Formats: sequence, structure tokens, C-alpha cells
Amino acid sequence: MSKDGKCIAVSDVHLGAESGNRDTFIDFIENLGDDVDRLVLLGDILDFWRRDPVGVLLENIDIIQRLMSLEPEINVSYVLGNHDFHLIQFSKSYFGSMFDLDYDLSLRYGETTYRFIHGYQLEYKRFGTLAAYELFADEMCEAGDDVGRVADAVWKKIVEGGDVLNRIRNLIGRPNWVSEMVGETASPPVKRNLKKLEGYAAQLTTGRYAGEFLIYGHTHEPFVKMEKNIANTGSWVEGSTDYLELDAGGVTLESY
Ligand SMILES: [Mn+2]
Repeated sequence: MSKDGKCIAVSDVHLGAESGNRDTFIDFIENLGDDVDRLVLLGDILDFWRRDPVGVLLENIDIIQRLMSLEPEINVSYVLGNHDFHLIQFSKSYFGSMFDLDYDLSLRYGETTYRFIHGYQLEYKRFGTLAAYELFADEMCEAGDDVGRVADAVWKKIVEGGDVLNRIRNLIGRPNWVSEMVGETASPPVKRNLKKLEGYAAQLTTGRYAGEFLIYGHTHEPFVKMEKNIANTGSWVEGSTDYLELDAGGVTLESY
């Protein structure tokens, strides 16, 4: 595949959400180095959870066109996240085939096989099954602006405390396992138990993805942990401009 080239992996830009770092991200994709021949968009690039998907896509059509224009010099792949899980509906479309839209991706650089997942897969233990979580994620994408405002309110009220969560559950009126998870799963990463997710990620490198180096995002906490065979792409929200660089020499954490 890419014998001498360099791969850039980036996630959690959350375009469509207020905190999205849009202008800097455009600058970033327009100034990828000449030695870059692969770009992995590792999920949650677009954010449909607090907005309607069509509105978010239309608003960001310029970025999508710029990403498409990187081909064929740069091979662009799109791995689904939870906030853009709805894109699975477009997997057979021009968009889907253009970006090799998929749940995960495997690439070999040097002596290492890298497995790319967004990282929402690490949440499944809380939901019982991965299928249940993916259904939840798609529901959140389909919920549109109204439930979006509700989710925003949840975020704020969780910080402030109070009994708003129960009112929200009644408002959304979805099956129990969804409404109970809304508050927890829609919480910003800083409010959550990320150490646990990192433990699950490390488990995957000795289980399902044995012998591979796992790259994920989702937690907005960038790192490279060689000893655990895991790395995290970080995010592009709240001033962060994190990305990972991979080539035959290994993986490094960078900031734009
Ligand atoms: Mn995510």
C-alpha cells in the first residue's frame, strides 16, 4: 500500500456543533504536507446529535467538497462515529463510496498493523450489546433539532444538578434503555469515566484485535501509549487541534 507515504488520522471535529473548530480544520486539510497520501477521518467529523443531518450536511458541503478534491493524491477514508452514525444510510451513495465509509479500517505501516475504530464501540458494555448502542446513536442522529435542544439542556443541567433528567426522559418518550442512557451518553467527555474506556481499548488489543495497534478517538483525550498498543486522535473542539501521524517509523501525536 503506502510504502513511503504518511497517514494522517483525525477525529471529533463535531462540525455542526457550536464548539466545532471549523475554520482551523479547513486550513488544516488544505495544508496537508506533500508526503501525506492517506487521510483517515475517524468519526464524529460531523455532528448530527444536536442538529438535523440535512442541515449539517448542507452547511458543511464546502468542507465535504474539499475533502473529495484531495483524491486521488490523498486517499480519504471515513470511519463512522456515534455523532455521525447516520451516515451509514449513505454507505451505498456517492459520498459513501468516495470515502470508503465503514465501521473500521485496517492499515499496515512498517511492521505494525493499525486498527482504526471511532471508539463508541467501547461503550457497548453499558448498553448490553453493540447493536443496541448503534441503534441509540442512529436514533440520536434522527432526533433532529428539537431533541437536540433537549440534549443541550441535559448537558447544562447535569453540570448544574437538579431533576431535569427525569423531565427529559418523559419528553423524549423513547424505550427505557434509550431514555436512561441519554443523560449519561450525551454528556461531554470531561464528565465521563474515560479511564474505563481506555481499559476496554487495551483489552481489545489482546482480544478481538490481537497483535494490532488500536487507534481510536471519541474521548477527546489525545495520547500515544506504545506500551499498551493504543493511541487516541483527540479532538478539534474547545481550541484543540489534535491529530496522529503514521508512517513506517510509527505513530506520533501532533497538534496543528
Ligand atoms: Mn464519539
